[in-house]
Amino acid sequence: MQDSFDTTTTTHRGKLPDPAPKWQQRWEEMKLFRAPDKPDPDKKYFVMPMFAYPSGNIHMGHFRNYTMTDAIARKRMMEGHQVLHPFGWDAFGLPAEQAAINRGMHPEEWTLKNVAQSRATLQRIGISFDWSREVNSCMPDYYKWTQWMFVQLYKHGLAYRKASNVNWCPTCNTVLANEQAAGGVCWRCESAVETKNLTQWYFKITEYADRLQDDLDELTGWPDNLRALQRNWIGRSYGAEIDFTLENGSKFPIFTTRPDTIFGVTFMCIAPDSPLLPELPVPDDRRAAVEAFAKEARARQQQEDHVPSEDKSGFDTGVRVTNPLTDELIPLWVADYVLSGYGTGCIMAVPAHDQRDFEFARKYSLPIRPVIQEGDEELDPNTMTEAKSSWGTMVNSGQFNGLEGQAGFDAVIDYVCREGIGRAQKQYHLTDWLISRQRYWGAPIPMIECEQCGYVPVPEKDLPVLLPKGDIDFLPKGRSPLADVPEFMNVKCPKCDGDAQRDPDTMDTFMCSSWYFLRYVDPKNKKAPFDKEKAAAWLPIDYYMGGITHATGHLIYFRFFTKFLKDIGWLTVNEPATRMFNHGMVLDSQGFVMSKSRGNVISPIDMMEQHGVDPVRVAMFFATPGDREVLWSEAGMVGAERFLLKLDQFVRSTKESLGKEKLDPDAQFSVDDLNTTDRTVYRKLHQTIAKVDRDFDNMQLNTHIAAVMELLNEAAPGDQLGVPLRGVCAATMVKLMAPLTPHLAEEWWEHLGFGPSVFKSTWPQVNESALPSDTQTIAVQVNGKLRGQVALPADASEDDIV
Ligand code: ANZ
Ligand code: ZN
Repeated sequence: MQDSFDTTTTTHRGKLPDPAPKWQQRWEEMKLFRAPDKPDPDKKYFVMPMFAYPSGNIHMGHFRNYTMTDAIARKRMMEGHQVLHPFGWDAFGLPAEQAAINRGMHPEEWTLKNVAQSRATLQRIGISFDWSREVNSCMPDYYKWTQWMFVQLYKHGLAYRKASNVNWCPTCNTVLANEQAAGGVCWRCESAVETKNLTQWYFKITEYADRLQDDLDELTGWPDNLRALQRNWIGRSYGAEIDFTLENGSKFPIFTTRPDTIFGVTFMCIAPDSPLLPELPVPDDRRAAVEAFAKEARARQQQEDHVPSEDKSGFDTGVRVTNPLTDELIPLWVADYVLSGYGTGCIMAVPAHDQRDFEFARKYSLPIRPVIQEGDEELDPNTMTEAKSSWGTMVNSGQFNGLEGQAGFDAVIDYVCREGIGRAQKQYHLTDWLISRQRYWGAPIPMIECEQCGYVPVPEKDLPVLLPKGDIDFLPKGRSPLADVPEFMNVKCPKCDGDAQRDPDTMDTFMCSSWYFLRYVDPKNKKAPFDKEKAAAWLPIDYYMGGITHATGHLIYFRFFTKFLKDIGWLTVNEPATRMFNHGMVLDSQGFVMSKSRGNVISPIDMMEQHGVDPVRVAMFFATPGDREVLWSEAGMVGAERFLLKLDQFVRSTKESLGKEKLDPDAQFSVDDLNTTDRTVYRKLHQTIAKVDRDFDNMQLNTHIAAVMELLNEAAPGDQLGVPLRGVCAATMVKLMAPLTPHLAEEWWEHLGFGPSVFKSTWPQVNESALPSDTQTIAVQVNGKLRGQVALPADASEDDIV
């Protein structure tokens, strides 16, 4: 297959037209991209890219992502769907506030300026967004409903306040969610994250953890690697919580996934930052040393390059704990490999069968006692070089000896349950979602704190709680700037009418993006976040496109919101999107991700001014498949223009040769009636349609383009072909290119004598009898519905076909 642009032909002269302005105006006039409110259920197609953070103008990265959903939307239109392809702005967040601090501009002014500029650029690119549905998360008509969502979660017991150690960025002066502090660094400024004890609002996303994990199995239209990331992030483990006892009689619960190893416990550990630590009955002569060790360990845990599993260290607290199954007294250590936020923050250490415990035991010469055996091979604690963590038969385990694997696991749990000293327990790595942010530029948390009534939600009729716009000092002080605005803070309690105070914090911006797709179905609704029937008609999203970087953040949150809204009767779907596609990033020619902060952003505007919109689109599509990275270089423009010019000439000369003859763009021929030359080209034409359908479905627009190029090479210059076939070839190539080069395609379509728009025509159909006999066509069904056809080699194996 030809895989590069044809650069050998030199016969093309002239210049491509840039018909973009003309067609953009026509599309506007015919309202081509307006989606109906209630689509026909069999025809609806909801495709959307993730909405954008308006931190500057559109760059080549955006250009690529939105031209991809644009291509999908346009192809679906031609296939007869009613398409919803909306766009909006994720407009709250730190950069706007930072810009305000740096330039003395209000964050809203800065944001709206960027929005206007970016919108104009997107319109210039000809993206088929239905702009009548644009949403902007920083505007009161939107954040009113973000606040409403908070109140619903609160009313259903899913929003609560908790004091806990939170991630704190000392540079941004704000709390961060776990997913914003991955690797111990702030996602925005990359400062080392510290720990602070604060009382904040949380959403109980963990109550949905099972469903979030189990329902991943349903999401067969999502990439496997993305689903695996979510599965790990939710991280459900089955095990038991078992109560050990301190010498003073108080309980000391631990979480273990291997209760069957409980006879092999030789020491216990507690996390250095566990709130339990200061309350332990540490002997007086050790207290100072224990505290010193814990403090140092905490500092180490916060270090940027600290990897918890390596160089474990610990300190013997002098406290002894009783194993409830063996009645042994076991030493308790503080150890830095134990995390306070997981399980109970305390563990039973079984060095023979857990590698972390093993390394720790070797380092501090603690005993190792094997209690699980595989086959006849007895483990020798003196010569073992690593822990044996596989399942096996319980040995040295009293009454449980001889039980194998799961049976041993179950028997120990049954025993502790019966004795009232433990319980079966599921544990998740997912933690509840911390919502409060001590920043100005966000949706105010719609809660009022009254001395008499406690926390009271703002009544729906009083929403939105507006962000005050007066003289605000945005400089981060470690508490919300709103706390210093008395007109904002002082309110009457909605319950008792007494003096009360607002919550001064704003919400995590991921809250805004958790429901924006729902606003698109009904963006102007003043009475509700959206109309239930409109949502029922449009959802689920049929195709969602965005970066894999959102795998464990946004893409979990919006699933959580969907499930919650379904539970309270607002939605009919259990999952927001049936198909998810992770696009690759656009890198500069040196291989760096294009980003404003790096200053290597290439503007599509200059490129479009110079070459016209569609050649830039083709150059980008042609660079790599959609899920791969693109090293953007202008060099691709030459080939793109050459190809389009050649197609332009083919279309124009075909029109000339047609003369007054009427062309049926969808005419099908019988191969037997065609002469040899025509037959070869006709077969090629239908192979190309089949290939384009397949490539398109995988967002492999590079090979889609290559296939059309090949066809063009066979068909051009065209004089050798029968006139009707030549006409059909030209019309079909125009259609096949229409999703990718919409403006040129319209121009060509019109030139061939058709109207009013190629997007109101029909997508080319494969004529199976024209396919070479070594090809078979297979119908594709998804959930029992016919979704299309693919042409495959006749000898393709079943695996290949699947
Ligand atoms: C004893 C044991 C024996 C364990 C054995 C494992 C193997 P996942 O799968 O990630 O859920 N653990 C429990 N809480 C911990 C904490 N706060 N910080 C660090 N480690 C913790 O891991 C659960 C296992 O990790 C638990 O099971 C516990 O070690 C440890 F042969 O208990 B196990
Ligand atoms: Zn009150």
